[in-house]
Amino acid sequence: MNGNAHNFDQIIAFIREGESFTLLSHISPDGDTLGSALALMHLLDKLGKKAEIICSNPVPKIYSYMPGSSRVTMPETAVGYASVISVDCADVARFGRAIRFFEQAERTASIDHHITNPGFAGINLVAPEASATAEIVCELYKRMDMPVDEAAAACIYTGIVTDTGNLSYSNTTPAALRIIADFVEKKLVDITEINRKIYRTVAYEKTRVQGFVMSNIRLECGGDVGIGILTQGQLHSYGASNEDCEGIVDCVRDIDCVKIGVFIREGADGSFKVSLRSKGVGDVGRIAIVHGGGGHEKAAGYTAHEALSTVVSDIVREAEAELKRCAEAE
Ligand SMILES: [Mn+2]
Repeated sequence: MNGNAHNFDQIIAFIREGESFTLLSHISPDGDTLGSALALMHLLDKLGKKAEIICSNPVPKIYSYMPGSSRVTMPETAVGYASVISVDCADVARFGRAIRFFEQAERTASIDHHITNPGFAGINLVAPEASATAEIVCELYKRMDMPVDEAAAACIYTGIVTDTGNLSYSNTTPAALRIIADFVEKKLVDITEINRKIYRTVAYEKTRVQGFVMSNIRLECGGDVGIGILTQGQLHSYGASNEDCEGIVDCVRDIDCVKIGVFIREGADGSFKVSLRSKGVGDVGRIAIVHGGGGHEKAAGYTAHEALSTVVSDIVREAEAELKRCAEAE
């Protein structure tokens, strides 16, 4: 990792100088933000420090196998220590209700791999070349001469595989694969078991709600843009939760003709969460940023507060314009 040796040193000093730490994971937590926070918590435990992890949403069931996951607390029951480290959060809006812990902290640090991270903390270790934030945390273990044990390896492995589409996206770096090769060689992770838990275990409700969205898919722009839509009423009629909607946007993207996949899900407050995926042609991060969201070229999202028909017509128009821009740039 190029990282920045300087910032690694700063983070290491930050950790060594503190006694008690609050680690912040982002809203709608994924395998990387949780895996990174948990791996960092295990590191702090070993150093004899006090640590808590705060997340505005509960740990999704599929990630509950990660050692220490029961210690992830909601903002309402958290302590809030003097030293705060955010993990995998590209901006402060990602903290959700946990933002006050960042604001009240005496010292703040951020460990992240999102290129859009503006460096909002006191110390910022942002390494866009890392496949996952978990890869940076692994490097931290190395630079602190701390051995990665089985518990930490399961968390780091989870962060890397979930952020790389199970080691298949273009961000799957040789460095990421070397970390995993090392874990496998040392028998620190059971990749078959973890993959079964993450990718081969689907809730009945999720299967049905996914089937509903996929069988009602709308193809726009001659099939270039695929749109899946799910209202709160539909979500509830399947007994499904927001967590069950994870991955639907990837199924939309995977349709053979689709270049930009969209999944629009109504939230409990009536807003719409718009998730975007591209196969490489069309930068969906550009679309999301216009709407106050974020992400990158191939995966991005934003929240819309307009009526559903407007949300749909906006995204169709913007996706078409983005594909046109790419075609012209070629
Ligand atoms: Mn990540």
